[in-house]
Amino acid sequence: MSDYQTFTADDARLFALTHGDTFRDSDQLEAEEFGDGNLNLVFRVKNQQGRSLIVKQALPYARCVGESWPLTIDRARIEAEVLLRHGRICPQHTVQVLHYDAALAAIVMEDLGQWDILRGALVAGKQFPKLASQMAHYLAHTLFHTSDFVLNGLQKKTEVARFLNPELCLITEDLFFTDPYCNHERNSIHQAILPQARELWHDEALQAEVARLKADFLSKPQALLHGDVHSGSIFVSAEQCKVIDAEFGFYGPVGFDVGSLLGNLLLSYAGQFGLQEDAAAREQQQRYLLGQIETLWQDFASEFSQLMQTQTKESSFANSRYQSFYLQQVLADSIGYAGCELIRRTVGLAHVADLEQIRNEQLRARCERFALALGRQLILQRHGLTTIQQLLTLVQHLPIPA
Ligand code: SR1
Ligand code: MG
Repeated sequence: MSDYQTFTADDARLFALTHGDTFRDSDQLEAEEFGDGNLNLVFRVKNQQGRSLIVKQALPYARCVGESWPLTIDRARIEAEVLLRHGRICPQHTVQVLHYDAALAAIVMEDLGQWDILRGALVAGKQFPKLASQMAHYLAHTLFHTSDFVLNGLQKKTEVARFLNPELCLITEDLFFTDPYCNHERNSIHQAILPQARELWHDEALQAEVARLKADFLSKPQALLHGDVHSGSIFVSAEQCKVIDAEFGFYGPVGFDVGSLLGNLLLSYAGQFGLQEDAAAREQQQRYLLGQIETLWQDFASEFSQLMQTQTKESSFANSRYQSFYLQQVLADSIGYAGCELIRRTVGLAHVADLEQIRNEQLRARCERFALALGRQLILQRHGLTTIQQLLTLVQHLPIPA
């Protein structure tokens, strides 16, 4: 880390000028740091014609907490390499990486700032009809092409080693699977839902199922995951979507990526009870979200099946019964991880605007209780929910708590 130094806006400007062919030496470049994420510095560098690039630099600590939480800057390598791998497989839905510098832990990438970040757009009540089918395509292709269906044993183990990412995985292991189920100091719990949070700390049946999901997260290297597919990691427009922020990438269970996105669509669904006062508009937005959830799974399952049937290289896995079993497992895992995402975003360290932006505290508490109750049901019932329609029925019949 000897050559590492934290970028100023001027460093970011020079870095963007030197790497990539977007800018000329004669350009008047402006750079500003605008990152509001949990971990990194993010600069936008722009010339006088309005052309722009993003420079992202990993800090040697977690930005949201400060220097008391040291964090490897190798996460920039993981992020760049996952995005480059996924970008080769699915360029239309992966942000383009133009340059990566290991010593400075910095990446130059395309600027998608003319699009919306999905989370904010959903909070504002926007709809993107193509989102689910495009994300299904991204997930099916990136996960299939980095799995044992395609890679041989030697290639796969080399890749698993390259993407071990122990420090960032530890964050997920703690924040996703441990903290919400005990009285951890990292948790952030609104007073009004403290009784429901306490129930999680004593719910042995739930904790046993979360332990199974955590064990799989630790020991099921099925494919190269993005590792953090929440709605703040997706840029959208009416026609397109692209995924950013792959620093949590590693070889893990396929259902973790699918489930993270499902969980975020469900968080948006839960938040609608408090964000949208007009009942007709709320129902319309919630119908849209449920439709996207259905399409996400149906399209993912159909594309992944098609890929298994036509592009499997390992003969043992060409067996069609095995392939059906595999997909059924992915659905159960996805539902379980979606449940964990709902719970950890409600009582854990990292909250989401879908719930936080509800101004009325009592209403917010009801939405949070809904998210917790739904998360619990998804985790406990995941093996009995064998179709996506069953999941949708569960969501629609779950009462919004008092
Ligand atoms: C300390 S990092 C908190 C959360 O932000 C990231 O985007 C991941 O979701 C992580 O769990
Ligand atoms: Mg992120």
